[in-house]
Amino acid sequence: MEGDCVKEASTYCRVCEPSCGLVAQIEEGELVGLKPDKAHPVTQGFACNKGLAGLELHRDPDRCNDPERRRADGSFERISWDTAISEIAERIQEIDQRHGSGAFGSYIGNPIAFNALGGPATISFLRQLGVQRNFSSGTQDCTNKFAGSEGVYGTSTCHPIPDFDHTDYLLILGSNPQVSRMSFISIADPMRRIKDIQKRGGTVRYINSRTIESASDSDEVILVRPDTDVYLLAALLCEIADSGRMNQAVIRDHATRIDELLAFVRQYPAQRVAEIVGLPAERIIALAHEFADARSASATMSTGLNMGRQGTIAYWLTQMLVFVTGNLDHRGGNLYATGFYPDAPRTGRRDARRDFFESPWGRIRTIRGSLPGNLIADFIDAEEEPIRALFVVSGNPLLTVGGESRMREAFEKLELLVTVDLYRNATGQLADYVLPATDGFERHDLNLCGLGLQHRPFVQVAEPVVVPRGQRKPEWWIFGKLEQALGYRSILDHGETPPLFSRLDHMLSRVGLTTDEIKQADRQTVALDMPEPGDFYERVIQTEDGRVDCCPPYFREEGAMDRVETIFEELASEPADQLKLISKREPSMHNSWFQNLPKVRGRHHREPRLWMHPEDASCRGLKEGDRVRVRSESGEIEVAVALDKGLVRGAAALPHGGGNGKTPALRFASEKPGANANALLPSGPGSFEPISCQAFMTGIPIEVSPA
Ligand SMILES: Nc1nc2c(c(=O)[nH]1)N[C@H]1C(S)=C(S)[C@@H](COP(=O)(O)OP(=O)(O)OC[C@H]3O[C@@H](n4cnc5c(=O)[nH]c(N)nc54)[C@H](O)[C@@H]3O)O[C@H]1N2
Ligand SMILES: Nc1nc2c(c(=O)[nH]1)N[C@H]1C(S)=C(S)[C@@H](COP(=O)(O)OP(=O)(O)OC[C@H]3O[C@@H](n4cnc5c(=O)[nH]c(N)nc54)[C@H](O)[C@@H]3O)O[C@H]1N2
Ligand code: SF4
Ligand SMILES: [Mo]
Repeated sequence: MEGDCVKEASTYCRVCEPSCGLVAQIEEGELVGLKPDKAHPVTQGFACNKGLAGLELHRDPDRCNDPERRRADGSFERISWDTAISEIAERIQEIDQRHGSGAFGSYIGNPIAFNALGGPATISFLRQLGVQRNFSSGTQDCTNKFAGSEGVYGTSTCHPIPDFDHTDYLLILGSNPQVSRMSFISIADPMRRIKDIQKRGGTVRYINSRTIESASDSDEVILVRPDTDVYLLAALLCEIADSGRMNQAVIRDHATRIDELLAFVRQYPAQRVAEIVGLPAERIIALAHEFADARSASATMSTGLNMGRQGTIAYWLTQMLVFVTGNLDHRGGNLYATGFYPDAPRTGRRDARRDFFESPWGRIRTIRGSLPGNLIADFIDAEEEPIRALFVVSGNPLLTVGGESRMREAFEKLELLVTVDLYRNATGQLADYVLPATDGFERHDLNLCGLGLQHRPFVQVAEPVVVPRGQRKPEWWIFGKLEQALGYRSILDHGETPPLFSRLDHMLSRVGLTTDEIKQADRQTVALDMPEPGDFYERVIQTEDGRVDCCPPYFREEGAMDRVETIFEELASEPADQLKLISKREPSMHNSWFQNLPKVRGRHHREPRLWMHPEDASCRGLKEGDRVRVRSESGEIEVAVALDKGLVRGAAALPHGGGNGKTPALRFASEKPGANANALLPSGPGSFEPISCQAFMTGIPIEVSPA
């Protein structure tokens, strides 16, 4: 029952990309309820179970409410902010004097994407300390898209999205929108938009290794073997070219190096790739025709391809599929969704070749400032200039990056590990200091994450709807304090009212808005222009000549194109019964951070299970519920088997995010921790795509036997 004293305030969800509008109910200064915001001009009352679980997250008794310091015996004690800041600053200075700034590293996790002030605050601190060795969850998630976009469009930040409202054909590769709500597309209620396409008579096809929840009938899913999408895409392009289905006018006006693209894809005609992909050649050919012959067609690919061994190549070829069929910047095809900052593509302009360098682990690169996350342990273990101090902000690399045991050993060697988080999570359990951050209801924000990716562009400003519980502080305050303690410039130098939104106001000025004006609008939200075709080549693309690069030279120079053939041969010589681990998201988890919420996980929640095709199980003598040992080159775990005849033969799916057995601060999560899928994933040199730093996280060879 809502009492008279319950006030409502509009805000938005900070968990994933759609940024769904929420109504917060507040009683006596406390958050007491959350509802989807039906009157939100864009998200229109959509919010999922995780967004609405924000209340449980906000009130979770296991949240970290005070700074904590690790005692010699490994337990933690609460300390004051003054003590935490002065001690950390002192240890930083001491390490800096002994070893210089090369001794420091950082890992910035995914939630910083939904924290518009937290990101710049963290970066300001790291820059002033001179930290060059930065890692981020981007290299588990999407850096292949940055690398692909750098090559094809001359900027890491150009990702044209499907024109959902007009498309006649939507191809979705390696994504399960029913569960994930998509990535690199900010769209509230994606399934409604997808169903709308079908209601209009349009076609939706999923390319996946599993018959996913998103598909309403099995016809919609085209099953492929894990880690083979690159060959399917190449074959589609080959067929489109050879059957005269390319849009020659678009190619003449806007393409460079089309001949090199064609020479490349012609190595992979449907007949050659059919067996590896696991589809009859005729099916591949029909799909090529279907896409090219649709009045308009659009495509998107997500983590199921990002996390394979050739995510950048997959991204490149997906862009090419849209482009050569005349669907880029075309009504019903893929459009660039400008949003509130039209300069975004220009700011991501980059000649990727400048980012490569020689390292003790071979030639590597940084991508948008990040080193490969799969080298964190190697950087800490390095003989020369090891990382000795690490700052982890809104991340949990111990459970979300491959190779848990290597990482655990490495973290234990650090002289200083500081985490800034909502929880003392698995990584925090190894930290010297754990600093309590505010959540989305307690801080100022703006929905920056969707920039350039919004189905319906809008900008929303959030103000705290409640005062922070306990001693929780926003990242700008935490890093501002550390900056002051170290004698650096700090946002806190401005006194009581720091100019929190000045950078964002500067960006907003490009469309004549200010955060103050947005705060005055209904729902503190301003809806912006819908994406329109027409000015992509004039305004968005950032290649030198303003043309789409159909075969970016650095892909070849850095060996990525030769790898395509090497990996093809490897796939061709694999044993027929090779099992491969693929990624799987579940509605009740969100990477590693909803593990401690009983309501989200459900009263009878289970540990992550290994989903196997019934025939793959029975030929190993396994049945539903059996405990099995899963072994990869990198590690071993024990889990229960569950059967799913919707899997492609040879694929086994295991959700990630489990593994909190040694995380006592998360009492619920540690009760039934389940296994950490990432214990099976590779790490170190050779475990990521060289041109993008993207970690291999799907299509990992495994062996399964009774436990
Ligand atoms: N095997 C396997 N592994 C995967 C994936 C997979 O599909 N399979 N997916 C990968 C993907 S796509 C991603 S993005 C990465 C994510 O990898 P990470 O970013 O390392 O991990 P998360 O679980 O998202 O951890 C987020 C942490 O941030 C904290 N947090 C949440 N909000 C805030 C905030 O506002 N401020 C602060 N300071 N902290 C906050 C949470 O409590 C949590 O501890 O995981 C990857 N790992
Ligand atoms: N409930 C929930 N929602 C989430 C998250 C979460 O952890 N839980 N995480 C959020 C984050 S950080 C992200 S990045 C997004 C990710 O959003 P999505 O990319 O949509 O993530 P998934 O649902 O894991 O979909 C990946 C799909 O790829 C398929 N797949 C695996 N390997 C292959 C392959 O080799 N080829 C093909 N074609 N398919 C393959 C899997 O079967 C799976 O259906 O989700 C976000 N939303
Ligand atoms: S879809 Fe994402 S942004 Fe929307 S409510 Fe769910 S978790 Fe929040
Ligand atoms: Mo992600």
